[in-house]
Formats: sequence, C-alpha cells, structure tokens
Amino acid sequence: MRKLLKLLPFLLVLTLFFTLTACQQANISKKGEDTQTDSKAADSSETSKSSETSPIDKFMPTEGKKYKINWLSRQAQPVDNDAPLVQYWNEKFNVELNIVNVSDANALNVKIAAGDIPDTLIITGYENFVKMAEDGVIAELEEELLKKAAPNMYVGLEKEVPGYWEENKLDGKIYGISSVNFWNAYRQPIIWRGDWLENIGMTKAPSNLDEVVDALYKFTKNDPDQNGKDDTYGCSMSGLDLIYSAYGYFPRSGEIFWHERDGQVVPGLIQPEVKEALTLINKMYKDGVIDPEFVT
Ligand SMILES: [Ca+2]
Repeated sequence: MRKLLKLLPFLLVLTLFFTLTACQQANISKKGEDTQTDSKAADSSETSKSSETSPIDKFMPTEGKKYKINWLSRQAQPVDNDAPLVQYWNEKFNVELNIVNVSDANALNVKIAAGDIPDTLIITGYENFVKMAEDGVIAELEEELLKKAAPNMYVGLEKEVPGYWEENKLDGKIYGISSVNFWNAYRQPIIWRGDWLENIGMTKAPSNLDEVVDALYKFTKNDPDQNGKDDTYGCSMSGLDLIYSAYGYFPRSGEIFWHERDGQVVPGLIQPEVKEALTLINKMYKDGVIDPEFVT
C-alpha cells in the first residue's frame, strides 16, 4: 500500500541540477509577471524552432565549472563542512557544498527573513510550503527541467505514485518535491552485532522468533560486551519491530491499522496476534530484556 503524504516535509532540490535551477530561478520568480512572460516567449520560440536551444538549457550547469551550494542540513546534529561525506560529494560532483546548520524551524525562519536563503530547503508542513512559494522564498522548478535533468526521479515518482507531479503543483507550477512514504514497500533488514553473538555462543544470526528471543535474553543476561558488568539490554524501541513482525504486524505497515481479514475490515492493533506479541513484549520488559528507557 502506497501513500503520498502531502503534509509531510517537502524536499526542495534533490540534485545538483535542481539546486542550480533553484538558484537561478529565484531571480526570475521574484519578478512575478516576468516569469509568465518568459514562459510564453519560450513556448512560442520552441514551437517555431525546435532545433534551437531549449529554454531550460540556461538552467543547466556549465561543464567543468565548480558551483558553491548552500545546502541546508536535515540532520539532528550540526554537520561540519570538512566531514568526510561532504568532501566525498564535493569531489564526486565537483561542487563546493556549504552546509547550513540551523537549530530549529524558528532559526531557519529568522535566517530567511534576513534574506539569507539556502539554495536547498526542507520545509515541514504543507501550509509553510505554500506560504514560501507565495512569498517568493522558493523558486519554481520547471517541469521540463526535471524531465531533462532528473529523468529517473521524474519517471520513477510518477510510476510509483500516479498523479504525483500534478498533486505537487501550486497554480500549475512545481515548487518542491514532496517526500513520499511507502507503507511496507521494502523489507526492514535486521542487523545483528556479530561479536556479541559470538560472545553468547551463537555462531549464526537468529532465524526464527525463538532464536531471536533467546539472543535478546542473552544480550541482557550474559555480558555480551564482556566488560564484567551487567550493563546491556537485548533491545529497545526499534528492536520490538522484530517481535511484532514475527506475528505478522509490522508497526509501520498498513496492517497495523485497518485491513481486510476474512472479508471484513478489521483494526490491526487489536487482532489476536498483536495481543500475543504484546504478551511476549510484556514478559521481556518485566524480565529486564527491554531497555526501560525504550520510549525515549
Ligand atoms: Ca556487560
């Protein structure tokens, strides 16, 4: 089951091409009417001379030129500009990323109000997205440019979420690329710490619920880090997904809410299997296998 959550964060500018577009189009969008005039002019020229330079070519990067991009970080902690991954992307795309770190949405708003607008933005809340578009804070992303500069993304999103681009438009124009949440579209890999498994006497990763529970108990009771202290837990919040999933109800899937069963629409949360999972989780909690701070 797929679902496009329009009220979730809007991602602006996913690629270098988009970034360049945003930078350059910002100037155009501030002119308001001029944008329409340009578009009409572009349309007529394209109709008459298809072999001439495309109107979107002016937004394409110049080969060999290094661009500086003010990139708003979306990480919880500040990102250093000399961080290994930043350097990696700089070299890979021949750019100079200037990572913009802001503490929260208010700090970002202050920055924007002062005219210091990053080239890429992550906007939380659909109403904020609309306001920024109306205020000219964010630039239009021309659809033809998206098709040319990011064809895989353009086609892929439309394929996965039919109507995606039309739903993203404001007054017929695209100003951002909204994030898409896929419900249970991908498997969630389970990663076990190999040295801890060895230390509790397991030679391979657990492959069924009994083995999983056994490992989690031993991670709690058998000093898996071998420091001589009783200072480990089997799992925390995310680890509980293992338990729920073993009973057929992965918490972040559509199954946990409403779904069809025996011809009836039923709420997943109160199905017998979920109660069995909760019974086991309750036992694990009482036995100290689950970190008591798991909620936070
Ligand atoms: Ca220990």
